[in-house]
Amino acid sequence: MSFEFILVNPKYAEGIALIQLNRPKELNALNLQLMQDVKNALIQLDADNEVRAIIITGNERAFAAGADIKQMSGKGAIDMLKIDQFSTWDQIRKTKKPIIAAVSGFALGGGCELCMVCDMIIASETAKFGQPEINIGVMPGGGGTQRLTKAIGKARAMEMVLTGGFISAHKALDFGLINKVVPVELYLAEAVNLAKKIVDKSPLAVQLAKESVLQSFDMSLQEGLYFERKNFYMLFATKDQKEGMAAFIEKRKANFKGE
Ligand code: CO8
Repeated sequence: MSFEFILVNPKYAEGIALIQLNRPKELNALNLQLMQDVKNALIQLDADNEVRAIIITGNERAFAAGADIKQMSGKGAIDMLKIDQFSTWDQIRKTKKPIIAAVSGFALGGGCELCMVCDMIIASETAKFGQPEINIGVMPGGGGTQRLTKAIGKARAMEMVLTGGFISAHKALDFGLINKVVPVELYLAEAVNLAKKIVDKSPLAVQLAKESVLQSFDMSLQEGLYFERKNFYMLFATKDQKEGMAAFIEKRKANFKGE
């Protein structure tokens, strides 16, 4: 898989694909082509039966320092409307396989929002999260006012969005924004460790469980419970359900095939 602004390894580890944002001189600023690359890679990895979990990472200095300010600065509202960059983001949200963000350094603006579209976040101790758009006369546009508020609550999100201040990895962990903080040399390995705990599960169960958790953001509790129940019933149509329960009863390790 070859792209302009990302490096993709579909076989980074058994069942685990890696997407690395690759504009290091610009702190991985998310220009339109980079986001298009991420979207296209995710579509391909989602269709690859060998891949069961995806990690998105940057480099030690920056996960991503936000949307590319130089690319955006001269645009008008209608240019932005026509570019319709958020259809790319909507497609990322539709990825069926679990996505883990492995974050070191800056995760700012669109970079913080990209982490939050992922399903889980592992951060290095050096990671900094923020929505600094307010400092350049705009506001978050990739989900920062919505996903951040749902993740950490109104008061904390309001402070981050209105002051543009950054929070450390440890604070992000306290706030419930991320899953784990580890020393900088371990953040990618720790993301792989987390992915390894998922890749030997039934991929169909993982897919429907992910979908159900995400629906909780968009539905009332009763609608969500109904949605969950349907997915739960559906898994009884899979061979993996028979295998998983038989393996439990026979006291052996299940061998899930995604059928
Ligand atoms: N866009 C374009 N270039 C950038 C960006 C960016 N967001 N961030 C850094 N760069 C470039 C710098 O211009 C610099 O380039 P050059 O060497 O050619 O001058 C290079 O990266 C290195 O950056 P610095 O010299 O500034 O490095 P410092 O260590 O001094 O500072 C900071 C690091 C604090 C991260 C600083 O670069 C900074 O404040 N960056 C901007 C952060 C920001 O405001 N992000 C929000 C952008 S707006 C946004 O994300 C809207 C989201 C909308 C939805 C998402 C759509 C994709």
